[in-house]
Amino acid sequence: ATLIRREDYLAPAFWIRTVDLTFDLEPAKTLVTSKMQIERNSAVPHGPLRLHGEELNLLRVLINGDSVSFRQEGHELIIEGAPDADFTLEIRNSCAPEKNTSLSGLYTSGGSFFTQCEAEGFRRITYFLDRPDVMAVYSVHLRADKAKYPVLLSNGNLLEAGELDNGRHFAKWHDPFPKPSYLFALVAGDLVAREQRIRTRAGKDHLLQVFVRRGDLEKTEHAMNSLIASIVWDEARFKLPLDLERFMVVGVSDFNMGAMENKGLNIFNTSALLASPATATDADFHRIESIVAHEYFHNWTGNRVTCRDWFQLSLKEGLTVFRDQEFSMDMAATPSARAVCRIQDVRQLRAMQFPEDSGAMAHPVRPDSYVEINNFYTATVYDKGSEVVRMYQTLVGRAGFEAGMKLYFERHDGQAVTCDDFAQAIADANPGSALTTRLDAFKRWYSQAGTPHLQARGSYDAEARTYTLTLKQSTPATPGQADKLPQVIPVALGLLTHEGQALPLQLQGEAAAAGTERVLVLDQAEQSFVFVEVASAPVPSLLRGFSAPVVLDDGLSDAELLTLLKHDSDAFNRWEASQRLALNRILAAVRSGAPLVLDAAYIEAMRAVLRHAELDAAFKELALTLPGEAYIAEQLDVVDPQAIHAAVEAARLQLAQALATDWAEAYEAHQVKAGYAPDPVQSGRRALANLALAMLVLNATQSGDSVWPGRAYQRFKDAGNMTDRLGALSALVAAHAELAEPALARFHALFKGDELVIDKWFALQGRTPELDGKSFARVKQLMQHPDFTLKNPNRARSLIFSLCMFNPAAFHRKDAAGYVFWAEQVLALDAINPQIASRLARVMDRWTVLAEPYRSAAREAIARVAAKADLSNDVREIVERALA
Ligand code: B3K
Ligand code: ZN
Repeated sequence: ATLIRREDYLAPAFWIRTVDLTFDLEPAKTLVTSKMQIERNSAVPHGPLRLHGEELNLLRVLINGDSVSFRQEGHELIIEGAPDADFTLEIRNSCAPEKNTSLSGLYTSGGSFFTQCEAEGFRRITYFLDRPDVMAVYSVHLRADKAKYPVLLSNGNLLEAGELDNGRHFAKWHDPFPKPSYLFALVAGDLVAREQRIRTRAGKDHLLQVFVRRGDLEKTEHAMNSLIASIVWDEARFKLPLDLERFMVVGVSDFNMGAMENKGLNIFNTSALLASPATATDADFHRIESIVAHEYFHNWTGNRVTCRDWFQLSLKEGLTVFRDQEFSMDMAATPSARAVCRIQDVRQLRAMQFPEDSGAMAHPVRPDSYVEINNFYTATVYDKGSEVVRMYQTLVGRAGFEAGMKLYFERHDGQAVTCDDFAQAIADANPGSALTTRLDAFKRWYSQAGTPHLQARGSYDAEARTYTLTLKQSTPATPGQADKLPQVIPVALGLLTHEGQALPLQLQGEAAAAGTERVLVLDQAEQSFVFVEVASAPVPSLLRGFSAPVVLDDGLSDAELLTLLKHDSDAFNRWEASQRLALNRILAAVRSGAPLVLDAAYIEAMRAVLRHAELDAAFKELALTLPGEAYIAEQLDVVDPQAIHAAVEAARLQLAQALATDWAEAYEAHQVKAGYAPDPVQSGRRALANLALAMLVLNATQSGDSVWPGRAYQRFKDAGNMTDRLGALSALVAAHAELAEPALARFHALFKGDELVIDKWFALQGRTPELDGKSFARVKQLMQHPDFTLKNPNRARSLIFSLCMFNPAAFHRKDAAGYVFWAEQVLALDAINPQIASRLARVMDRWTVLAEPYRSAAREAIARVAAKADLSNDVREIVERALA
């Protein structure tokens, strides 16, 4: 395994301008013929032609129609005698799709053919310069048995289709846009399509198609609507139109991630595509909308302008996540629903990216090196990358950001570029802006790993009527990066009186106040800002809307947090106050080792939120949900997962008991009477009702009362949609109620054969809060269930990842059995699918902060995995970094 470094980038020695691919598709052995028009890149030193190829059977190599000598070294095919003048290279090889369990390259799933080429899967189909800066025009000729594979798809436009001998048929596709090989796709199978013709604002007609297995068609309406909404939004917000006559989306059950943005032929995990009210939850509907949008938005940010090399991955991923987050907020429409989107995104960032940034795999948004690029499709590249893009927008304003995007496409359409090119375009479109004057310092967001810590302290001078806010920043050391420089941190803020009134904000030296909210830009290690004409000692509301991905220490007292919870005009900070109040109490209990006892002030504040006349249900649900255990762990230098879990469970139970009457009222008051729609209002009501029900069942189970468990069971049976059904079921399961068992059995019987719903059934059990080791034992038992298989990534994730990633108290056991299980599963998965195995391996990223006996046992388990001789590069990179 070699370490690939960003600083070693060299342009390719050859360009491939066009490629004609012919596929004779057979599951056991598919024949591939590739004819490429190649020219030397005169800008780099003369050298041999080196093509990538993995797991291929090479049959012949011709240059300009003549055989040529070549050699194979590792995963390279090397041709020394490539001509200087432009030439044609013809390669013929075979591959074995049905043996391809890694789901990278060409593989079969449910009897159909699919491809996944990003990042380096194309080299598992044929020999190629498989790197994103080599962009070619593709023509694809597919041949296959007509009865088994009636649908034959590839990128671009269908030129011709027809019959062949022996029951076979063919289709010829042409994609007019030059593209890197990672965007190539083909699909062949027995699929059906939902179709819709649309005319866009620009007056162009397009055909939209969503292909799925027969029987799944009625579950594609939401995806189609999401696609149309995405097309409309991108045209309106960024003036980016759909550039293809035909846009296809295909669902597949075996898939390594959510979806893939292949040009004109997006391929989706069915879990990110199919939804009906009876089988999908509100959260599923929301996730589908955002993933459909994400892949569609890649058509410009990723496909029309792509990455020069894989170190620039965040150029397309961070930007496209930002775009899909903005889209979701715009779809949410009301200010409160927008805030709910933002809160959910930040919660995700803190649960996944913050731990990554403080663990063994910490890396900058633009990494400096990698062994296996698939290991770097991370929360840092995606979600922190999106926050970096959001900060550009905060610094140059919305109009300025749109102008920057326009310039980016004017300069770079059709090119493979770098994050520097993006930064330069946004800066150049906004001369004199807070970004442009600090561009070099701002770009540290791309090069420095670790989450910056921001400390804020204010002091009020009553006589001078001034308020001085002092901001200090520091970024902790991360592996390979000991010293950090100050970053550019936009701090959106407001000041409130203790009664909750917003104060006008006038900085010293300014003639007048500039509203009640503004953005301060911190670009030094320490800076003070003096506000004048401040009538009374204020409560600062800092980092509004989470204006930068940092850890904020504002030193606010409980009383000040309560003021923000009650009065802050910024919904994000209002929610944040609720979380901080809970966090303070949980951390105090964990640190002291004393049992957690919630105080009246906190309970009354939560009661006030729950009973509030104006707050939306969705917001209440978020404010009343306790911080996640992973986020709590982030605040501690030494992590005892059992102590954290015990404190959270105690807090939950006390909230359930103390607010029992209020929960019951909230439950009744938030029933949805109208027909099902996954909109923000309905889903907010369902979310709060489900939280209330979980609290009521928990309280009842503890006190031995059977009324609420009985009602939950009834609701589970009668529910008209999956959100309510699963809500009731998980209330029973999480409380370890007696009725959980019959409910689980009934759920399985009801949805037998519906693989996405059975995934939920496994996941729910994998995530059941631990009680006396029962949850762990159940997962081990479910590994033997006839429906369980390691080969399907969704199924493996639903059970194993649920336990190891999302159920800390069941996983981190004093007897180390959780870690032994983890090691076994990493090794078993690695033999099938290295990408999935490596993702599971990452569960141990933060083993060094674990308390004993967990720490030593974790180390031992990681070492056991590392000792295996024939590990994939994927897993080896993760475990070696963990042990470094
Ligand atoms: N670009 C793909 C991710 C590919 C992952 C390869 N290991 C999906 C997305 O981000 O839209
Ligand atoms: Zn993406």
